[in-house]
Amino acid sequence: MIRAILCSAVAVLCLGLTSFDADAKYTPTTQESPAQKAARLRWWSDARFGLFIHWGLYSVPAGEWNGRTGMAEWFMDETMMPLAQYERFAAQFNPTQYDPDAWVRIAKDAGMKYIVITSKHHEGFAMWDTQATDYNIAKRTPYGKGVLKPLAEAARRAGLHFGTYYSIMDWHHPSQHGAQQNHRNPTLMHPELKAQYVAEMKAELKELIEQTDTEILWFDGEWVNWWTVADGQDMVRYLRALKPDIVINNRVAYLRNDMEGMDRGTPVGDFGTPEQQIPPAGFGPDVYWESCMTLNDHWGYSRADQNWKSPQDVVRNLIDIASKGGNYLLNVGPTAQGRIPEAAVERLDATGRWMRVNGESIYATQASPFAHALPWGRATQKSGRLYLHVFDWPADGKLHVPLRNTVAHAHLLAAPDTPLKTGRDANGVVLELPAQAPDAVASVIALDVSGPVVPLPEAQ
Ligand code: JFZ
Repeated sequence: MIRAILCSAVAVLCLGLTSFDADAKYTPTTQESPAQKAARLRWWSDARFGLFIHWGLYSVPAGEWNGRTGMAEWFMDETMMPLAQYERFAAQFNPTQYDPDAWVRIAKDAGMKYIVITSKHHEGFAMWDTQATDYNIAKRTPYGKGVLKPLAEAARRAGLHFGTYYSIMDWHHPSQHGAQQNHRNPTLMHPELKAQYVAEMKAELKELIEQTDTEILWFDGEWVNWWTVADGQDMVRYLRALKPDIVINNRVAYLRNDMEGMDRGTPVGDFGTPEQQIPPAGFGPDVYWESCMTLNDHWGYSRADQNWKSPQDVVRNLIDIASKGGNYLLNVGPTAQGRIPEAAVERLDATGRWMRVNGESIYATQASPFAHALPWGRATQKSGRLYLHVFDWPADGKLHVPLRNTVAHAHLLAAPDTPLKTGRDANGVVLELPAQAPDAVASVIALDVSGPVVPLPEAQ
């Protein structure tokens, strides 16, 4: 958590740092060219929008204990409950309402193209049927079976990609103990037990690939002092040997001073992971990143937390992220019964309604050609086409676009058969819009332009 606090306090600085000399310190883990990496990450970049799921034993207490509320997946650290007592939540984990096809439908209807679910969070409880540890859902719960493989299968049936979160730090494993009296985070390692622990991690990750064919490994909990950059690099090599095209996030290694690993690309792992924030600007075409965010204020199910983002927040965040060339991984925390909270479903539904009309301005697009935010909204682009996301509809019906290109055709995605009139003035293109915005959250205009998009100097 220290890192979290540190990073949010100096978030702008974190993302803006350029002095760190990654090349001097870290040797690359693959010989891949930028074009090869782009091809391997194609599906992931094109997807733009994914569902994050935090589900584990912490879903049972739902963030509440002895009158205290507002906790979630950090429950074990925050309550300091003895291990033997925490383990007993397993007896109450019986998600009889779990319907993987229904979860996938919720994601798909929202316009999401992939799912990333916790296979094992800091609590150390494995959510799949594993031979590598007996602290697992199949062995310890009345439910008696794993939940990841069915979700992976449901995702593939619906044409969605499937990925898994995995915590390096483990609050339950005997190799580790809390560094501080009142917290389990960060753990310290009993040095003589590290090799065995890393071997177990590898056995577990191999199972995840075999059982679920996981396409993303989304590591976390890498800030512990015993997990070195060399350990992270070794892990990347190990996973690539098992599955060459696997996508791995940058939290597989903790690059101190490099924070999200985005200012210099991602020296270890494939993509940067700004958390609960959107970077102020993009990072250029060879830097891959994904903003992960909660839909309320917690990752795991937290019954008392009703501070939900509005559909407008979600849609505009997705647009803002796409306009900067990133992905959006939006989280839900299901209950121990296996339900995604209704308030979350409602917001995802509303997002899906927007995406069904405007999705082509998000999927497989590139960052905005305009370096500065546009006064009325955002932009994305595809070859020959510019998408304008209008947040603030012009009162005089004229939308100014600081663009040198001539516009061959313009239309609202909400009204594809009605061309918009276009003109020019000294500041570029002027579009004539109807009096009413078709969508109060964001209305999207597609502009067909010839040749590469050339912003006017003031927008560069
Ligand atoms: C981690 C977890 O501790 C948390 O429970 C959740 O799973 C989240 C997705 O990831 O939390 C972090 C990790 C990194 C930062 C902040 C919180 N960070 O780099 O700022």
